[in-house]
Amino acid sequence: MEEKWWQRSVVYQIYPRSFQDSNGDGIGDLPGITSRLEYIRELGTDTIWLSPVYRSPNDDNGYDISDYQDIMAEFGTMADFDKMLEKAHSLGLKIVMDLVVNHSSDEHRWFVESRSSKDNPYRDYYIWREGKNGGAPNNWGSCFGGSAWQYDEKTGMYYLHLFSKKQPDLNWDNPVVRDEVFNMMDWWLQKGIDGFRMDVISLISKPDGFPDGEVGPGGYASFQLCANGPHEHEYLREMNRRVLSKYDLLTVGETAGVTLEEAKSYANLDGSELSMVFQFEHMDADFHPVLGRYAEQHKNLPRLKEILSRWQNGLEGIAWNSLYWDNHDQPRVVSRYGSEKPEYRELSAKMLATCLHMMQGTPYVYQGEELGMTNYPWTSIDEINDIESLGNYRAFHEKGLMTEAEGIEMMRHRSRDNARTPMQWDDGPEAGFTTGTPWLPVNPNHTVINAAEQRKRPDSVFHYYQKLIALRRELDVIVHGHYELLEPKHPDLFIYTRTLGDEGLLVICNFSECEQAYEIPAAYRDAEILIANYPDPAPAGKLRPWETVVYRRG
Ligand code: ISL
Ligand code: CA
Repeated sequence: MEEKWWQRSVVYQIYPRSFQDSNGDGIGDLPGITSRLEYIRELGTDTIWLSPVYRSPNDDNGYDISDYQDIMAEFGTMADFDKMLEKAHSLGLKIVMDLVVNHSSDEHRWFVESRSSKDNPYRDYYIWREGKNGGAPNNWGSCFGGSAWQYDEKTGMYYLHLFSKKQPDLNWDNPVVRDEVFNMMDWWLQKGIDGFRMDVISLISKPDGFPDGEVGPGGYASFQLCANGPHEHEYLREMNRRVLSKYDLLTVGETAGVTLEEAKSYANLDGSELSMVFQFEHMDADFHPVLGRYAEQHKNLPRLKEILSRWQNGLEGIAWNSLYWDNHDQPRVVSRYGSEKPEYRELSAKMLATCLHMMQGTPYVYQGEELGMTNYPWTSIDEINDIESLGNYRAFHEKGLMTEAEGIEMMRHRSRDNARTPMQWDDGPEAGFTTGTPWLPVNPNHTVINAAEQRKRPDSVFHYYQKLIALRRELDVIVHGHYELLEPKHPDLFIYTRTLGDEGLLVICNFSECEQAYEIPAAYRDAEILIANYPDPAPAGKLRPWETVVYRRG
């Protein structure tokens, strides 16, 4: 099969609000991004995924869109967007836009019309139901805590919102909605963008009959019961046929609740749906048994390895993986699976990067990950902006499942705001992000962790990422090699091989600060070191704290 450009790409994700402010209002913006494109080029990533920049009242920081064909006032104008796109292309950078069409904002004119009367032409753009027994139509819960249904006085009915009540779900079963969405996508593609990252696209087709689901700790059934619904693939194939197939794009579905079997359809290499999906299983590997995501994490390396390896082997030759540790919804991976200790922070950041970047799939680097940025030391619930962690905290707190102190501890580990503190450009005031007051505080560790310092220092995390990214472009074995996990049960070592013909890689990662005994398999004893995070080779039979080494033979 012919290689697609995105099979060799590495994507850089920008969360615009937190990347670079250009006018001192404390909020990142498009001119700010334009001024930093050379940095992304220097890192070596070739594609940018831009989190939403559309007009939005910002109930969920741009994931609630009130006009799909306009730019958020705080981020600039359409002219600023065009300038950014043009400069990106001139630097050889592709731009993938976020597409948020499971829901819109309640301030979108479609919804304003829809809620105005039962016979309005836009009524069926959204999902309206009568209440049951004096309450909501069923027991579905919102991802952000509480019921997924909102009663609307005007017409005395409920509308569905799997996220906040300001994010009503669009009715994909209505063909007119699909026309609207496809036309809008085509409008952006005509502008010259290079693809879409599709927000919770696995949720667009709701289960037939809207049945009650099993109730979780928050008192409602999980929104995930809407994943991979009856018409999911039908709608995506229609989108592909009518829009995507006319262009040469990178498309990635954010597919909460996707299984390996489902992914074989979503991301099939036959090109009938999307290029790839973001699966969530490995993000759930450290979840609390009862409270799930919103509780302290529990490292379980054998489980993490089992999941990632199953996806590596399961999709090989059939569909395409995306590879990620971090994004705007996840705590920082150094704080999650690495070490914040000064002596280990960079070693662990490099080890985690190696573990991911030597796998098969398209790697995603989330802004600041290439510097080894860490979680923020939150000290009060009031500092938190994130609607999801706040909503879930309140739901658990009200049920007596979480004290305030536990809540703060949970935020330090889990809040999405850990990923959203401003990008750390330099050691100056507000880390060079803004000349004003940033919308979320800058991590105090920016005096130590910042881009300016790391760009100057050859052994920095930044330069290590640069090297990993360059290797993918050079070596076919990284793109196409067969993956095999070794030592599946080892609690601290993640070891695998990649093989393509006579070429082979042995990837060794120590996920702990303890020394580990390890004998290199015979086939790799004389192999060269491709990349490693210690300057000198490991002593025979041993691995040092957080050590990673990639051996290459053939
Ligand atoms: O990552 C998550 C669960 O593990 C959730 O934080 C996340 O809300 C969910 O995966 C859906 O994410 C996407 O849609 C949301 C938006 O808030 C997120 O930022 C976005 O990535 C609603 O649009
Ligand atoms: Ca600004």
